[in-house]
Amino acid sequence: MRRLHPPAHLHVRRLRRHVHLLPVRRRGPRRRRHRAPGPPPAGGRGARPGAAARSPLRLTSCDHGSVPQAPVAPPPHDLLDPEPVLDVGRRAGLSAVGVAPAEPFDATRRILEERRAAGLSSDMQFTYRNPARSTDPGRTLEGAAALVVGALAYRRPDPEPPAGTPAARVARYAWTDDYARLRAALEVVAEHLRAEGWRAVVVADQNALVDREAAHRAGIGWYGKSSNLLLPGAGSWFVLGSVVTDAPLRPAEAPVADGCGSCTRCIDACPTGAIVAPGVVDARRCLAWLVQSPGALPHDHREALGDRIYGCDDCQEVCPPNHRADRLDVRRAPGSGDEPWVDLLELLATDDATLLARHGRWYVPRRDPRYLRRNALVALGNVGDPADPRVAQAVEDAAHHDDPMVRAHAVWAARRLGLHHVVRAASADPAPEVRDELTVPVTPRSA
Ligand code: B12
Ligand code: SF4
Ligand code: SF4
Repeated sequence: MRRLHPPAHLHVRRLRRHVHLLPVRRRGPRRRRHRAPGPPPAGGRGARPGAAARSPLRLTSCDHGSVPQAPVAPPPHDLLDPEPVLDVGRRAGLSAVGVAPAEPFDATRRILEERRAAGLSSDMQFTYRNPARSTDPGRTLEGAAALVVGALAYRRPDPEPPAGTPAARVARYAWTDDYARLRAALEVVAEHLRAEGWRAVVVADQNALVDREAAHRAGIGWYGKSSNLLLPGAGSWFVLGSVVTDAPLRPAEAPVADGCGSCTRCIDACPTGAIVAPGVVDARRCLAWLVQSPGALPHDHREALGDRIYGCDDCQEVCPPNHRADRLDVRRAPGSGDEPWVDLLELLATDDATLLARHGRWYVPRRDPRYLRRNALVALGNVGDPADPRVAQAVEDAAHHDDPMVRAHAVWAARRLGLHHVVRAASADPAPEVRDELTVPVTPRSA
């Protein structure tokens, strides 16, 4: 990607016309002002180099259903060799990196709209808020020509839970801020492109783009039946993000082939039956969404929540390619800031400001710590020792909280743990939602 001196550059361009081997370079870098992400100006997007030659998104069938296939790349004459950019990404720490064309993800847009209409997205916003935007890279960067998509490994060895206190587990992707590491690596790629005269915007885990589809188109992985994207030989423990650029980089030539075969372990192991078809997650049942959703936790899924406080890894834990990858030890070293377990008694005794300071990088609805207390009380009901006086005291204290939603979840925990004095007191609670807890079926832990 280094700029050539004009005579050599013209010479290479002449040669390429015949052999179609090397990328055509611009005569000098384009110095354009970097534009912030946002809607395109009136008048539509700029032309995308190479776009006309690309075939539209195809849907091909396999025995599990239709999976969107990466578009077939056009002949390389107008496109730049992506290898130097990919190399920058790898050196910046990305575990895998590839290039996708920047055409709108039309099939994904339809899927988002259909799943939203069917209620599968629950009240999630994210990419569902504006599917036309989240499936069109051109809405992030006018004239987008390519996506440099990166995957970053976050699997680390499992530490033991803390001894002597009830603890709740955190899903691996949230042990530390791996998205910050991912964005930093993608930013190095973006800077490289900008230094070459192109525009580049980093998007990772934002509402602007459906990250898995970008990675699928970039030839980084296949869609598992869990709907997670799996990297060949390395599994699914990866976060994903992209650099949207107007550099016309040559995209991946083929998607990664399905590696699930006849396996259905993730579907069978999901504690709430949330994977309703291969590749289709019903967020109304997915624990990973329920712990992030506002309002009360649905009664039907409180016991299934088990000892989780944030996220759910079950569909990845059972996945054979992840086990194979572990044997190859693609894990990264444990980090000093990792937080795989949360001490439930400590959380329930912590003030709001400290809770937000500690867990604020998690997606907590409206950044309101009441939802962390809600999750903690359900987990405590599922794993706390009713004979431990510290557990009984924590539940009783929560049953006197100012917030009726916290009190309601404390009553549920008390019923589950058989803390009858807390349950009896709830019948005099002024809030109907707390009294209503007394009428819902709960399986006592001792049963
Ligand atoms: C909304 C969201 C969620 C929601 C909904 C998840 C979902 N499956 O849609 C909730 C809160 C439940 C969630 C949970 C998790 N998430 Co999430 N989430 C997102 C977010 C913000 C948008 C995803 C989205 O647009 N989904 C829309 C639907 C339509 O996409 P989809 O389910 O992938 O659908 C595709 C497949 O069905 C496929 N397809 C179509 N036909 C067929 C047919 C077959 C047979 C198959 C197999 C596939 C297939 O095409 C569809 C469209 O591309 C992205 C970040 C982003 N900006 O993209 C992260 C993201 C998807 N999440 C991520 C992670 C890590 C998780 C969790 C593992 C976290 C955890 N441990 O708790 C779980 C995994 C749960 C699961 N089984 O999916 C990573 C995924 C990394 C990876 N390797 O796949 C992402 C990409 C974040 C990131 N930038 O790294 N998430
Ligand atoms: S994250 Fe958990 S609840 Fe959601 S689909 Fe996977 S196993 Fe099921
Ligand atoms: S558990 Fe099996 S079906 Fe599910 S994603 Fe992994 S390999 Fe595919």
